[in-house]
Amino acid sequence: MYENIKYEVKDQIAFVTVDRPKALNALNEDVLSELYKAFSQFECDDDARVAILTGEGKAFVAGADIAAMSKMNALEGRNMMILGHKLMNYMEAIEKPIIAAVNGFALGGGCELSMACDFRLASTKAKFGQPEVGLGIIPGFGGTQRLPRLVGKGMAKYLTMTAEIIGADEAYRIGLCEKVFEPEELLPEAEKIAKAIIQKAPIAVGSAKVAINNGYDMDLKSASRFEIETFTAAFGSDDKAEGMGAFLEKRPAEFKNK
Ligand code: DAK
Repeated sequence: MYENIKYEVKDQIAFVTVDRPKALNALNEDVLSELYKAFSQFECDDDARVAILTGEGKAFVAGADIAAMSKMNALEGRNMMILGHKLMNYMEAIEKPIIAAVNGFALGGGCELSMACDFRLASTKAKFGQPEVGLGIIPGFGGTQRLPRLVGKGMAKYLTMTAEIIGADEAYRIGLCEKVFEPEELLPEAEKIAKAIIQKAPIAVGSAKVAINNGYDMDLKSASRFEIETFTAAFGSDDKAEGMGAFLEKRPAEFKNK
């Protein structure tokens, strides 16, 4: 079904792996389309509660495919840009968590792809950067927008204008990743974190993502209003009755996603 990615669901976790190691998992139209399909599969599968996105080999994703882009005219470039934005906006809209497990190079479009995930776990071998200006372009998959939202305007401009590639510790320091692990620990730790989320109420977890992602771009008053509505949906769920009942009865909650 897929040629450039792997998709596997195990213990309610969807593992999405970009699998094009000979080009350091660079994103071309096929990879972008397959990722879109994989995340649609994840969204519709009630047995998959959390996705972990990673890369095969020494890269997470080393960027958009430079060889493919070098041959594109402006219209073809625009089409690819639409596809990339569609994918990354879609990942943010899915009401289930998507974790980036950044195993290696996350450059250009790869850094942008990781930023469309809900949070980033990095291996000590991870390298982040937006090197586009060295290629005569600027970030084209939302990097000029998501990077400042994560690390602040000044740092986003610094990274984008200098094209500096930073390691995991610096990425952690500036808020571009949330945790750093030894390479062999990255996926097991990502799995542990996914399992911890799976123990929580699914509607509440999904609603938290919706509230944070949508409210972030609103003014505080509108965002507060939006939180009230999102909160109310979770408050009316059976899982709220179960979660609070379980606390009062001093037993573990058994959430039903209702
Ligand atoms: N695209 C295509 N091939 C790539 C690639 C990439 N981004 N990155 C690596 N490769 C290929 C290399 O060409 C090489 O292929 P062969 O020569 O073996 O055939 C193979 O992967 C292994 O790479 P290296 O031999 O270079 O490996 P090293 O370990 O020596 O170096 C590296 C690793 C990551 C430092 C180096 O490969 C590198 O600098 N790669 C390019 C990184 C980069 O500049 N990435 C940003 C790309 S620009 C847009 C939307 C979005 C974007 C643009 C436009 N619109 C739709 C218009 C986004 C742009 C970008 O992401």
